Amino acid sequence: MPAKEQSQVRGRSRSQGVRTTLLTRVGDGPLLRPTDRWWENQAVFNPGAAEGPDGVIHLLYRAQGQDHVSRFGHATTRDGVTIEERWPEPVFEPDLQDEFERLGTEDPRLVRMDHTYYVTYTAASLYRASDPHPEWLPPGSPPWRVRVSLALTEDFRTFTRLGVVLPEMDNKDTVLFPEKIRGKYVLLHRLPPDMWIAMSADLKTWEDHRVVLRTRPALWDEYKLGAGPPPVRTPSGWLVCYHGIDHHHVYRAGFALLDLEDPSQVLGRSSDPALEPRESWELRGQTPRVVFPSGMILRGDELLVYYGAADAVVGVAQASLRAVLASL
Ligand code: BMA
Repeated sequence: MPAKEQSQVRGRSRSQGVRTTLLTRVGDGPLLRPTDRWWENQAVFNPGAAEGPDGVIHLLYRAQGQDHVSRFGHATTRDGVTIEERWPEPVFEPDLQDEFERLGTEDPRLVRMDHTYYVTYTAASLYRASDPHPEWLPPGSPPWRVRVSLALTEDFRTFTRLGVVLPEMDNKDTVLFPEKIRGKYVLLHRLPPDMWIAMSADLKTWEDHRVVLRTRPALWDEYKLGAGPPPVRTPSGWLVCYHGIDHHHVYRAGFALLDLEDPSQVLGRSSDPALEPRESWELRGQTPRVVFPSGMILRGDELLVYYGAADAVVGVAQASLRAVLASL
C-alpha cells in the first residue's frame, strides 16, 4: 500500500501502536468487537486469517452470543487493518447431530491451498472416547472434551466437514502447514503442555507424532504452549507464532523457526515474548490477561498477527519479518 494511503486508513494508522518488544499493535483499540447481533453480542475472538488469490484477507473468527455457544463469523480486509465487510450471520455453527461438537466450534485456524481454505477448529463436546493414550490426558482434565476437526470452504459461505482429525485424543491448537512437505500434509497440535508435530498422506491418518516445542521453566511459556496461526514460509524457515502461558495464567505470544524441509527441527525460538497483555481490553474480558495469536499474514517484510484479547475482542499487531527473524 502506498505510504500516503497507509497513514489514512480510517482511524487505524500503522504508526499509532503501543510498542512492545517485537509486535506493535495497529490502531488504538480492537479491530473487531461484539455487535448487537444475537450470535456475537458477547465476544468475538481468536480469528483465523488467510489471504485469497485476489489479495483479500479473510478473517474467520470465533463469536459468542448470550447462549455462549461458539460459532464462526466472517470479515474481510484488503489492507489488513481496516475491516471492509462483516457478514451479518454466522457462517459456521456447531452441528448438533455431531457428537463431537455439540458444545461449540472454537478457534478456527485457516490455510489456503490453491482455491480451497482448510479450517482446523476445536470441537467441544461431552464425548469420551476409550482413549488409547490415557497418559496423554492432563491430570484433572475437565469433564468436557475437545477434539480437532477439519472443514473446507472456497467461499466462506458453504463448508464441507471432513470431521475429527485426531479422534483418539483430547486436543486443540491444531494448525496445518499451508503446503505439503516431502509429499505429506503436516500439522502442529497440542498435547499439554507441549506442541507436537505430525504428518499425513491423506489428512485422515496422522503419524509420526513428535514433540516440537516444550515448555521452558521460569520463562513466559513455562506452564503450557500451543500453536497460534499456521506457520508461514520464510526464506530462513517456517515461522511459527505461538502462545505461551506462565504459572500466573498470563497468555503471551512469541515466535519460533522450524526447518523448511524437516519442520520437526527447531532452528530458533524467542526468549522474550513478542506480545503480552497490556491494553485494558487485553487485561480485562471473559478471561483476563490473554493475547492469543491465531492468524498471521506476511506481505513483503510486514507481518500482521491477528489475536484474541481476553477472550472478548480481536486485535491486530505488526512486526518487521527481518526483525523477527533476527530475534530468533
Ligand atoms: C485456550 C483456548 C482459547 C482461549 C484461551 C484463553 O485454552 O480455550 O480458546 O482463548 O485458552 O482463555
